[in-house]
Amino acid sequence: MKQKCALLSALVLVMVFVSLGAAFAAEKKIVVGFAQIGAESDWRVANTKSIQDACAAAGIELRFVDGQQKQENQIKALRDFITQGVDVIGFSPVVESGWDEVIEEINDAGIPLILSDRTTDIEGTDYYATWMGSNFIDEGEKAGNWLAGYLERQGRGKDEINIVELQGTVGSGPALDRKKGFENIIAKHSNLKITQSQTGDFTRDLGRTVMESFLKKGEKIDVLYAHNDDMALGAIQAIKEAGLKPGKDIIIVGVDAVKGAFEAIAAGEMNCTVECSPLLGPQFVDAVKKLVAGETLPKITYSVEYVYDETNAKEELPKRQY
Ligand code: GYE
Repeated sequence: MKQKCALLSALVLVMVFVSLGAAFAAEKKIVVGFAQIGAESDWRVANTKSIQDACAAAGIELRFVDGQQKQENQIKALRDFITQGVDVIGFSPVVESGWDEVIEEINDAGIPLILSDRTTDIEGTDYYATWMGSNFIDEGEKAGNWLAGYLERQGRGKDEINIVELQGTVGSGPALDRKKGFENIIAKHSNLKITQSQTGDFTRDLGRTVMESFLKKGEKIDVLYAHNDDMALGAIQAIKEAGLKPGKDIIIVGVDAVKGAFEAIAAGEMNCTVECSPLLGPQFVDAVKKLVAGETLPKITYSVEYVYDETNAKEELPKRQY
């Protein structure tokens, strides 16, 4: 009898431990490291908030590092995440090249990698689990097509048009591809040419100073194509300071579709913005959960996006989340 009792209590103890273990496992928080580029634009600020909010809502522990637009800071953050043994790494690479070594280390550590928004120039797709973001070539093409259509509607379809270009961060995916996409379209229109092109590093401040230097040259400028809205908004200041009317004397096309661009379009100071959604948080969290559960994900998920101008910007403005 005594023996039976002992056996029974041992069994009960084991069961208690097993269920405690299961409860603990169920409650074990998912830990995610995210190496963000910086806070260079309204887009980026909205992107960070979207990821932070979605992780918080899902009860995911997010270790977030702002790389301040420096590759070496991002590399350090990624190495720290490996040392900490996080469950999943999220990463938006500031430029395309120079990641081979650190990504090999992530892969060797067996930590699933989610690329968010930007990509690298590493060959193949084996090194990451999934990538989510926008088709930047498509965005450049949308900007070019919008411009060609607008000029046509204005009766300037055959005029010689000088375009100045504010490029994004040198060597970044969106700067390379937005340029490529735009050039694909203007190559079909012999009257459209880029006369000056320089980087504004995706920031408002540089957008303004570089536009100032474009204007100082004294050449005719018909159009500004900016790889993001922040640079376009900075350039608007410079154009006003030069005594010109942005949106009228110079046609302005941006990318991102941040609130500031909608306001500028509504005020007649900007003409078009091509949408690029930063609201990747919910999709990111969904991918994290699936990876932790051992699922395989599609290699690419593109966001669905639109083009806004004077015909639809005012109506959309109250609905904008960023
Ligand atoms: O367009 C720009 C930002 O990578 C898509 O980065 C992103 C770009 C965005 O700073 O505003």
